[in-house]
Amino acid sequence: MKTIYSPLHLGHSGHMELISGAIVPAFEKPSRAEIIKARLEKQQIGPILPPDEHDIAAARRVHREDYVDFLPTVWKLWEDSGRSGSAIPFTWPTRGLRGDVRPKTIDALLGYYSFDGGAPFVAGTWQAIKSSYDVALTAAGLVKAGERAAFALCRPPGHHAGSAFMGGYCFINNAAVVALWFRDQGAARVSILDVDYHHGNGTQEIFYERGDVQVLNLHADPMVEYPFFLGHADERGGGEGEGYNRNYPMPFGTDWSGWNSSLEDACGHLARYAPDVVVVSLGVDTFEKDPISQFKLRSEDFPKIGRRIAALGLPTLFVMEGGYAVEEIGVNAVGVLEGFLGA
Ligand code: SP5
Ligand code: ZN
Repeated sequence: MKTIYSPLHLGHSGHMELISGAIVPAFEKPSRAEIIKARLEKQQIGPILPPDEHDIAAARRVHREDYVDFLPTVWKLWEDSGRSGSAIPFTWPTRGLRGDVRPKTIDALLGYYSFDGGAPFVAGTWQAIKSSYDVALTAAGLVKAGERAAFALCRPPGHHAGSAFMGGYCFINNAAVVALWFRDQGAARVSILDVDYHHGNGTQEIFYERGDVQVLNLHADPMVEYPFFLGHADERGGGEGEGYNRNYPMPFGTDWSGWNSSLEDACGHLARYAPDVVVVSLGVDTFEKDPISQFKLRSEDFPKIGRRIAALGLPTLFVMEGGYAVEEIGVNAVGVLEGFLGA
């Protein structure tokens, strides 16, 4: 299996995040992608290739135009306002405030275009976001050209980013971008299988009213886990999308047996939908030692995920999302690919 990877992700580094009441170095850090890359090399999964540069047009199919235009301007606006460090929002237009009026200063714009403070900008962030987008589209091109599968080693991740907001370490929703790109290239139906520990709220929002992209999400119960405000089982899609969104919220402590039951059910729905291509939002933060998560998957479970996905017998694009147990992130993420390949 070929992997697409860009070193430009390295510029998105040194940023902080607010977690459990403390401002700490972000869990979403450069070593994540570097360790996965090293593991791919060690296990000889296949060639690791650089991305081609892609026009931003494919992002505009998913995200609102003003949001796409905003992202490359953030760091300059932040510096022009006399600040350094990380550009992080701190005010949001929640109930009772005006979310329909686009404000003018960088602090206000950061809040207007986000749902939390978890997607900070530093000097190299836009280049990293763009490289992650290029990685996803280049890997999608391999699958379109006939490869059985490909791995987009995206960083930063994407599944929390919605049509006009960032958050949860995510800026451009890479999985959503490639799903619509496959549609534009002639695929009749696309399925997104999101196995990250957190609900992919951005992906759900983007496709909620569409019947041409099925979204299946396995995650921790939003009643008790981030992102808290979306991801319940009764969210099944609206309008044309009725029945094409499926959520599998699971309790803290879920291990392979519980998680696998959800995977089986999701794979049943996926197979009946009979998509032309499957996009896997591949998070490995379901791991028992993940520092911010509460599921109990073990390293030996990740190849089983890959094996089950391979059994669908469909062209498959793996898009990297979360996973913060850096020491084991390579073994776990690459384990999914090895299971898929039957290694
Ligand atoms: C892509 C992805 O996995 N994004 C995750 C963003 C999670 N951000 C909020 C995490 C809050 C975790 N709180 C747990 C406390 C740890 N002791
Ligand atoms: Zn996650």
